[in-house]
Amino acid sequence: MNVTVNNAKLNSWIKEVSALCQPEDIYICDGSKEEYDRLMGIMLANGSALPLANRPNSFHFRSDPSDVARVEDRTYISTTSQDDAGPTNNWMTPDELKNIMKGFYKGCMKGRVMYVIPFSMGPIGSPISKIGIEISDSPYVVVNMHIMTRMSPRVLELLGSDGDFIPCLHSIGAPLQEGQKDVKWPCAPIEDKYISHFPEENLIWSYGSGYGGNALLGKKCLALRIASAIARREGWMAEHMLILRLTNPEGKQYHIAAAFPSACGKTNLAMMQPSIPGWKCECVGDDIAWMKIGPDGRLYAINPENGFFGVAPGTSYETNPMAMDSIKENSIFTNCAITDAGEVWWEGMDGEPPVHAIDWKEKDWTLASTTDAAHPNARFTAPASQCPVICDDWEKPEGVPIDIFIFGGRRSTVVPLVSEALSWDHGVFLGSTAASETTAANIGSVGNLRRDPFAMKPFCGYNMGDYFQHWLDMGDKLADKAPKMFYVNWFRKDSDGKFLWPGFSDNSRILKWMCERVDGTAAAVETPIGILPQEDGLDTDGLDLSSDDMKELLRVDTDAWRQELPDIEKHFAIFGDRLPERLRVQLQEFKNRLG
Ligand code: GTP
Ligand code: SPV
Ligand code: MN
Repeated sequence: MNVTVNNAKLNSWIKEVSALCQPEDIYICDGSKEEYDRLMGIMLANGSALPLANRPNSFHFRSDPSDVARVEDRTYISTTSQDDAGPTNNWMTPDELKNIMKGFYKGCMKGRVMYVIPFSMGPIGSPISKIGIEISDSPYVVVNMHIMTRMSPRVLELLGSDGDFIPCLHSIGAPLQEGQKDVKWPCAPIEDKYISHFPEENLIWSYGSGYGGNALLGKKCLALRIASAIARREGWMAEHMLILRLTNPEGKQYHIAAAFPSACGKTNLAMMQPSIPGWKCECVGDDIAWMKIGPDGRLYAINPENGFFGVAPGTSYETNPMAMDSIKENSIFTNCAITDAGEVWWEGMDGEPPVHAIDWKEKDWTLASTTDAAHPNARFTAPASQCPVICDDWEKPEGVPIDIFIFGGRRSTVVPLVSEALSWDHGVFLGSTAASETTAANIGSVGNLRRDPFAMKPFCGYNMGDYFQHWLDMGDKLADKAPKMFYVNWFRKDSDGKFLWPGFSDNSRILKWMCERVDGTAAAVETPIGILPQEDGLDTDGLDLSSDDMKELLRVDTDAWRQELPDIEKHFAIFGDRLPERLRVQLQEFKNRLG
């Protein structure tokens, strides 16, 4: 071990884990640039990292083809009673799950270094922040955690001898026997992967995967699954939401938090550059929001992360210039294609596609290829501080006051471009019934419609019926200071399968309408599904969109909505008596309005 650890709980945990996992060595990380460079040097030497030609200090990795995204089927919320995990989570008792996993953990770090990663979610030392310690046998995880979290010896100092932290145990599940040659991306087969959470003791155990949210345990595991359970107990919120600041031409600021499912547009909206003159958008966070009621009774949000782990395909100067500028240097890329010029490429990047590249599976790719050059869930890891429109207040410990909540998803049909909730309870009804077509962010089928309440189905660390009640309770506490709630869908398609709405920077037009609704200046019409803009109610100046398309985007198809009812009822039924009565009332009122 390279340094001595003073914290008693950490010391005994390190001893316990090393006895179980039997690593070759133990290394306490300090988050320094020297450490980052040294680990990257090791990975360059063994061929798992590839330097990029035109991006200083940036590297590309290719994962094993079986380890390319989160594994929801292998993700567990382990509580004593199954009712506390609820019907949307995989469950086992802690004893049962720990027994299975201990079997896998035994000797799993043989031939590898066990890295101890002290990190803070939220600014180090801030009262809202949480300290985690990840133990991992993956140097790729260490360098990603350098970017995604605040990793520093100050975290250990802050812990002192008796401070508490959230233990996050991670192994890729690929021990090396004497003389065995390592592969570029070691991991365990899918059926041996476990992403486990023990919310009753704030504990995370992950085994078998090295990718994203399965392995960078500060993100989905700590900041969402464990934090959501803590937040409910303590009366705050941990949500799968971007946070942005919008400033109107008169200089008035609005803060917006938006929950869209994975790969449904959070990073893009978070740093969107408005196409309407005079409006300004700044990014506070692109994936997770922790929100508490402030002294003035309003809801304040912080971004607990330190970087972006963003979807690469579709990212371009055309769609998301601020992301493109964020990844010019000091960034990690995973599962992209590499051009003959030694640069990353992915589907949807600006300019002409390369004539030849090496694809994410390390095979030759040409324009004639019928497969994707980059994996659809290829990702970049970049420091948030490199975003040109990162908000000055993004690290403010007290957070920013939220005016607007947006829910949404990817729906090629039925759901209009935007609607406003009729009330807080109606907003919770919209969030709790949100549905979206599945994406490549999870291993499983893509394009299937599923209910993903508040974009939290994969991330809620307790019974989702109780989670709905928590939203209702928060609304009661916030009362007249509660944010206004909206529902959006950027993804409605025409009969040819083309997106009707241009999206990206033009989404500012929708945000503008929301701000005007907050100020009480925008006209609107009430429909059975909520409040919609009038046909000419959106700012469409300079927008090349036919009035037929606009009509279709705002069309409320009551027949189609009636056809949704059985599925909403089925969805609510799974919660049994944990479904809040007030949502039953909302469903009944919705039916009545549809007639
Ligand atoms: P996670 O990181 O998985 O939580 O995803 P995310 O919600 O941050 O999604 P992201 O912004 O990365 O977008 C995912 C994909 O949707 C990308 O390929 C984007 O180009 C595309 N996308 C984002 N916003 C829009 C939009 O307004 N319109 C259209 N058509 N596509 C969009
Ligand atoms: C998501 O899937 O919502 C992500 C990517 O943000 S991951 O960190 O892998 O969960
Ligand atoms: Mn996400």
